[in-house]
Amino acid sequence: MGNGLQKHPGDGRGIIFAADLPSIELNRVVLNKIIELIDVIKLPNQLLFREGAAAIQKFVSSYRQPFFFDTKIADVPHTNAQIVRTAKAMGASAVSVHGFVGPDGILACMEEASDELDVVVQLELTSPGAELFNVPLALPMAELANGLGVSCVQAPGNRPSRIAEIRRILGPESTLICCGVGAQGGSYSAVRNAGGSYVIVGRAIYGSKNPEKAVARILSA
Ligand code: 3DU
Repeated sequence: MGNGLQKHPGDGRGIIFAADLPSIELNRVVLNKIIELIDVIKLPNQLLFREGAAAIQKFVSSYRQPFFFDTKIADVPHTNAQIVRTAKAMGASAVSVHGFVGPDGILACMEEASDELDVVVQLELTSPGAELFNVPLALPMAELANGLGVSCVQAPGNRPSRIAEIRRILGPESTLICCGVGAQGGSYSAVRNAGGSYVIVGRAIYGSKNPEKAVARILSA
């Protein structure tokens, strides 16, 4: 079990901040305003490409919140394991892998993560284009994840009925991380009522002149 996301947020609000601004310093300005209001910091690959591992490591270690490195792994097993190893060395508490890589690719991540990180299996993207290939496969991927003993998955926060279906497959103990709240149309209450554990919010917070108020708005919608 990892040290980050697997617990249901409980008395936490269940907010993951997507720190998608283009530099550490820009993200830090927003984070410092909302840090007590969020549970997890999610960082994208593009921030690593720009800033490098040492800078990311220093950045995330200055906060008590776990750091979810949204790696979106999508490769063959031994390469997947290398990415997980790199994320582990950077201090990540969780990484993500696309469910479509299949059982060997997911298991390689889980074996490398061992007890130190959570592996989030990406089931269904929130974007319209996902309807073509991703949506038809998301529930079979949820069944696969369940069979492999995966306990954290990503579900689309802008499609509450899909969250409920994924929750039915994964059962009450799993952690469902739901993107697409705020700028992509999903709402906090709909996600939580459908069985989501966490919402991921980026632009609706960092694009606001007042990020603290933006978090309050998210929580009340
Ligand atoms: O739309 P927002 O600005 O709140 O950002 C959402 C974040 O969640 C962003 O980092 C994106 O890469 C991630 N994400 C999705 O939006 C949808 C998914 O299905 C998976 C991840």
